[in-house]
Amino acid sequence: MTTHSSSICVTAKPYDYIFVPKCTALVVIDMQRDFIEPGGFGEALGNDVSQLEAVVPVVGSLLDLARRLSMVVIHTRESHLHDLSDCPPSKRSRGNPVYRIGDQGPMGRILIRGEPGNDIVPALQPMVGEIVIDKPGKGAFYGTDLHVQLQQLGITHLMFSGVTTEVCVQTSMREANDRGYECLLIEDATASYFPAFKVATLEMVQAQGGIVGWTAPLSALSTAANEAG
Ligand code: C5J
Repeated sequence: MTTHSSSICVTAKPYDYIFVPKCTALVVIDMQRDFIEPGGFGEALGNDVSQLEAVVPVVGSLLDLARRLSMVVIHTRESHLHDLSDCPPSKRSRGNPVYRIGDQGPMGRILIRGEPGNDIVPALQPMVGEIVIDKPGKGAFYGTDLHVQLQQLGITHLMFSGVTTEVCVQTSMREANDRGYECLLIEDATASYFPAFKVATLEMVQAQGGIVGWTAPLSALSTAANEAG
């Protein structure tokens, strides 16, 4: 594909989303074993992690497309330092989990940087040259240099995917929207432990003329990219 400097128009909600690949980054939020596999942070909070399995291949296809379009790719990981100095006690105790952040679990210390469970799932491993952002909060901009890196790269548009829709994905998209990025959420490349929350989040994003941004299925993005290029 040779479309990276021409604009692409995606059929989206609440109206068409237009982007130029070289000014657009794909943000893959927290596709980590800690959220997707049994024995991690998500399950420790009482969630049914099997709800997230089906999104993995869709995010894989989205990554393939973004790479074909030569877009900047960003992967985030929700993670904390070994000494927990970046983890507020309120976050650690919230939900009275089976394993708290920093406790030893079946995949190493829960939500701690460098532990096996904190890694991105094998099918979606970052490629050389892609940006990996370790974030202590739910939002990808809080406590990170993501905005600085995006500005240095001339990125104006962001596409969002990953888990979970109403927590880290929505928080990051709202943070990006407030910083002036034009944001598109890829509907089938995001998932929640609570399907109804995902539906509600998509509606919240699209409401009021796209108050947070746009949403579209991956098929609409693929079709637009193929037609453009
Ligand atoms: C949560 C996330 N749900 N990545 N984190 O705690 O959405």
